[in-house]
Amino acid sequence: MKKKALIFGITGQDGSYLAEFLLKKKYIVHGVKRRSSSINTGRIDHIYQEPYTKKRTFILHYGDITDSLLVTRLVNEIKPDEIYNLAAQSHVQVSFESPEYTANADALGALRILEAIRFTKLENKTKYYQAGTSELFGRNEKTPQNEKANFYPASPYGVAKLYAHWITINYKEAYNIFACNGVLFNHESPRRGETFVTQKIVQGLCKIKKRKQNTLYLGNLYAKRDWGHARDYVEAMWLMLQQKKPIDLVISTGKQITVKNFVNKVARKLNIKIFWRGKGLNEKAIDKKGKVIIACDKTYYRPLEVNNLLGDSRKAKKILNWKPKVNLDDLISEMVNLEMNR
Ligand code: NAP
Ligand code: G4F
Repeated sequence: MKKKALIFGITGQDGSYLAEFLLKKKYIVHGVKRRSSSINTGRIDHIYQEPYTKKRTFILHYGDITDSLLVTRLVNEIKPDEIYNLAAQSHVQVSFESPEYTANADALGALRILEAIRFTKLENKTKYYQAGTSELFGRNEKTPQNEKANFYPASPYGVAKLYAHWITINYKEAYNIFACNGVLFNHESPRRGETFVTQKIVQGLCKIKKRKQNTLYLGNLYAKRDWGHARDYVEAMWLMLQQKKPIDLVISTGKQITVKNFVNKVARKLNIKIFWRGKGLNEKAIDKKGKVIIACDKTYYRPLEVNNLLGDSRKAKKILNWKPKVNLDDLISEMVNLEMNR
């Protein structure tokens, strides 16, 4: 019998890679997408058109993680072997502007799914994966951060994910559900949302290269991130649900660079020569003719910043036999090449 997976957040970056991964492993994949006024299935349309849909191994449902009845009905009807909760308002800066909705989707969303598993008496059948985040470490700047590092979230997003983290542990301990948290550091790809900094830099500099944009405006250039490739990270999610016991694990590359150095790498890849001048909000990168290529705009600064994220995923390497396959330079090449040909 084929295994059934239910993915909340199927239309997102990770949802699309995970669906591809599970379909290759011969799962029947059910995905939950939101109704939106414009089409939001761009990342999964290629899967939908492949034979999977004809064979009924890739099935989409409308739904919203804030709708308990819907969540319970889907869990009850599908009775999945594995549930991946990737649905979230996932933008840290947006969470400052929309904190209540972020809590509803990102914190209570997890509770709704776990309650549905319990309510439908699927505790012994359905395994649950919670999309945790390195944002949980937030203002704890002691690096590298591993499974023992203290949480100190620094945004409504981080705080909502902290609830999701603990409710996952609580349902595992109270009801014996196979439930685990992947504490994933930043991961990117050509499918990354356009308002996250890596994709924003890649798309902005590609447009500048094609003379379709003059200047790219950014926020804090000195935040450090540990950036991996989303395709590698969805494999780790799946591996976590294949273990004998549920265990929470940090997933990261173990390398970090600043946003500014990410800009430098993309500029180099595109053969755009830039020279940095000034400080703080006045810092900018100019080209050899003095044209401003990068400038800072306070719109993109956050009320609180997470300055320093660097993961230690030795435990995941040991338990899952997982390690990232794609390094940062190859990730940037993939993103830039795709964008230049888009
Ligand atoms: P993403 O591209 O923003 O995708 C989020 C998904 O959640 C989208 O499919 C989105 O639907 C859906 N969604 C949002 N609100 C929803 C709601 N109310 N009901 C149902 N679906 C909803 O994020 P991602 O990068 O793939 O990340 C996947 C998960 O991992 C998220 O939970 C994120 O917080 C977490 N995470 C991400 C990273 C990272 O670096 N990428 C690191 C750690 C943790 P629409 O397409 O309709 O917007
Ligand atoms: O790309 P970002 O928006 O990602 P952030 O805040 O690290 O969050 C991402 O990773 C988390 C895991 O650590 C996930 F949980 C979360 O869902 C999301 O996927 O920003 C990265 C850094 C920040 O320090 C930000 O202040 O880049 C800085 N930055 C500088 N200029 C900018 C910009 N960020 C954005 N989005 N836009 C800018 O113009």
